[in-house]
Amino acid sequence: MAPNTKDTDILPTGRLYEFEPLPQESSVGAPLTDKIYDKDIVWRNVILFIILHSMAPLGIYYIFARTMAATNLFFVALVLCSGFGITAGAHRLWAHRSYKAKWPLRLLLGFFNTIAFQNDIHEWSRDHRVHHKFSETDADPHNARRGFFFSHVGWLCVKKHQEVIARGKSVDCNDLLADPIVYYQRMFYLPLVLLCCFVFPTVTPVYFWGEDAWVAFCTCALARYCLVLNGTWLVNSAAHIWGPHPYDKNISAVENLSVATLAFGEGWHNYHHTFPWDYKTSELGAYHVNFTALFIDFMAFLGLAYDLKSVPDEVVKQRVLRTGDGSHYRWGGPVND
Ligand code: ST9
Ligand code: ZN
Ligand code: ZN
Repeated sequence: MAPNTKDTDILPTGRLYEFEPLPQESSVGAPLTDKIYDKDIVWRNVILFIILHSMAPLGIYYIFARTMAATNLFFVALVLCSGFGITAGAHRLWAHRSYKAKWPLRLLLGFFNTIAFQNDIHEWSRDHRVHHKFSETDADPHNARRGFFFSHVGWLCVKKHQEVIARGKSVDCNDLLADPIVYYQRMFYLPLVLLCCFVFPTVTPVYFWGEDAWVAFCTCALARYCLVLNGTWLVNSAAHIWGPHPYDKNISAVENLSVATLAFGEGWHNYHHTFPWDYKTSELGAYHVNFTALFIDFMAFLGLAYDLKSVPDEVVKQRVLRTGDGSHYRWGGPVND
């Protein structure tokens, strides 16, 4: 199904969708400080991440040395499904409302999202909306100006900056809990996440094809979880550091092919921060290193996804010519004029 966005759908504010904050909105109002505050380290998280990252390589080793072929296929399926639970689910559907989904697809994405264990959909989407609204300020939960490590994983190991919580309150998230899938996932998150992220990936290979339980746990639960986590985190770190700014040179988000590859199309981050309502999170879409756009297009073909929002070519072109860094593949940008 073709995206059905028309020029006239775009609000005067530049948004397509009322919940969609404009990037850099934080520059309006009182200036934010970017001071480094005393880190309030949450040791529980530090220790759990160290254990996870120490055991994940064992799971990868088992894939080459010990697992059954069916386990390897299941591992790949889990990476894909949990990845889509983040990209097509938490990110493009719930956080940005860049398309609509019928309840069977929302239920499936809710299940996939719980396998991914990246906080419940409400919390993930709230942090993400706050990231877009207050990018690169103290109120950005993973402020990239605080360096690679902080934006990658460090922000999950310290108490949030007071500005995140204070300014985050201005971001409307009421729509999220109105969806029963988001509501009940949040209500029963801990048992659901233990079941979906750890028990289901371990028990399935043992029960259905007789895999060793320890091997299944290390590969399909731990290694798979760790890989998808790091793929996601690279969008916050690498895709805010290394790459060109063809759409807006005033923001840190970049276009990064490696991250787009590892994160199913989420590395086209300069475009995404410039036009956050586009379901493709990129200008070029499904066949340009964008597994997630392919997935959403397929769901639209099945009739499960609809109202896919996109950005007309002319709007992209005008923006490239106004704020790009000159690296756009078709239109260059202001520096070429
Ligand atoms: C994880 C998330 O990994 C990763 C997200 C990445 C996002 C990437 C986006 C890029 C695009 C998509 C890419 C997809 C790629 C996929 C690739 C696939 C291959 N606004 O948090 P608390 C208030 S999770 C407004 O406890 P602390 C609120 O009242 C990994 N208010 O703060 C809240 O209470 P409640 C696993 C806010 O105590 C209260 O403050 N999970 C906001 O400072 C307390 O909140 C973990 O590791 C806000 N934004 O603790 C757990 N935030 O919630 C990590 C807070 O009841 N988290 N409030 O309303 C924690 O342990 C804690 O949150 C903490 C901070 C220690 C980090
Ligand atoms: Zn970003
Ligand atoms: Zn986003």
